[in-house]
Amino acid sequence: MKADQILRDLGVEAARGDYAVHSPVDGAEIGRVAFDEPAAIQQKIVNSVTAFHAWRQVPAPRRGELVRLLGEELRANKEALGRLVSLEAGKILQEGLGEVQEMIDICDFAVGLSRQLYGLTIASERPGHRMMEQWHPIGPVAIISAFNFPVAVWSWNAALALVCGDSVLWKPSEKTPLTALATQALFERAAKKFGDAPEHLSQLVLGLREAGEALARSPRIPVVSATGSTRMGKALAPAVAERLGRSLLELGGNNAMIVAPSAKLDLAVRAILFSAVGTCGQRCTSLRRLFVHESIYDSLVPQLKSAYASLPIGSPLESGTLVGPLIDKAAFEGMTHALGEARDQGGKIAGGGRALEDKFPNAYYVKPAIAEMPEQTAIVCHETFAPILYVMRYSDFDAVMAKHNAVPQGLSSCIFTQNVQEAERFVAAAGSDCGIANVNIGPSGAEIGGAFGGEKETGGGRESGSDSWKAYMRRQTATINYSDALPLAQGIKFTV
Ligand code: UN1
Repeated sequence: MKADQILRDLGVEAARGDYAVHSPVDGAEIGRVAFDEPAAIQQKIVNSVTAFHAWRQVPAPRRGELVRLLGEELRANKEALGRLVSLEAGKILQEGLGEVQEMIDICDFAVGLSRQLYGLTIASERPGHRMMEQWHPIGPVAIISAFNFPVAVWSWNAALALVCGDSVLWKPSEKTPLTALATQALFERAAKKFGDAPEHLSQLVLGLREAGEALARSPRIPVVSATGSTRMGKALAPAVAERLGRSLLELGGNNAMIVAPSAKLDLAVRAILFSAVGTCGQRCTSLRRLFVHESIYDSLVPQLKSAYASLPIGSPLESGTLVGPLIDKAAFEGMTHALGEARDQGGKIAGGGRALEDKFPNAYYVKPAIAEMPEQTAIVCHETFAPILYVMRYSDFDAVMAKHNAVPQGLSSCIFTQNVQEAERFVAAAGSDCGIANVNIGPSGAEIGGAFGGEKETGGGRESGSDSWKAYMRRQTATINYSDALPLAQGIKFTV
């Protein structure tokens, strides 16, 4: 089905504008959008503040009702939106559908949360006093999202922000504005059913880097949640910090797997394949570094190579395909450059290079690559957003843990082992330094119930489950004196 038909089905008017959107599936133009002028962005920010002032007065469980309705729209349109994600971002349909499922899951989570925005009651040191912690809505939240999860990342932020009483402004990647328009249309349907949601509660801001910067710089936006490259985060965070705003960053990863001697190799191979070549290596949680114990190296690596050689590469819309295209030419060039560096740094490379060039001359399909490295060289420490798996041998557990942590990024990590001591050490304080640490599971494909994000150059933010909601609210410590005296804290005497 064509993009314009899906968009019509989802309730989006034929978008017109100067900016052409191309599908990574075949390079064809699939739509046009108009970018927001700077003045229009400023107006949207003002509108977002007005919407916030109304929305924060609505009781949180009622706010949850809006998110429940959004979840229903997503359920009803899962197939169409999932297909549009495939067309616009190039991920296989199974993963497009999975992405919409992630949106549905976070909506369910947020609905429950709308009755659980708990604060603490704290013992006061003063007689006749009560102290409590309250969580209040904070203001408009800007969401800057990347092409690789064009709609799910919005929902992790928006579903929580909305139940927390905030309005949202969404700047999607310029590579995936159509899925954003479709999602916004579904939100508007839900808002209509809800009845009295304020106008402009959720708005789209379309544009390039400058549009994101305008949001980052606006003192009217207390929280800026951004997902993308470390480079983007390093440019954006100072702009938010300059006005002492709060940023929530989910940036690059350089996720590793350790395969220990006792590992169940069949499970490890399956996990490696899904994590390293799924989404064509374009998840921030993709597996990029593989440490294999020397005792099993010669059994695991050949198995992996033969599995790689028979990977079905093709249109993500065709069933049976496991590896779709890279997002664009720049991504292909990035992959080629990294493989060149790997070779120069002593790597032995299998795979890599373009695939299906005759069939899709304007799209960038590649053969996923395995690069056997003599050690963890400079290129291995760098995140290349492409299906390159750097493989290294290890012999000693302490040494491999040190290598594991010796990269600038800290998002996701995992170990395959049946040895309880190794498993526990991996997740202990001196183990993996990542925000996500798994045992006998690959590094990608996290559930929404946990907090998602990581340390170091990954940016430190946490989105989605657990108590990530606290990032979208302001904390207030309130102390109430119900006595007839005025005792001071710390026993200070100050009598006139
Ligand atoms: C991302 O790539 O930006 O854990 C997010 C995962 C997905 C989310 C990835 N649930 O792989």
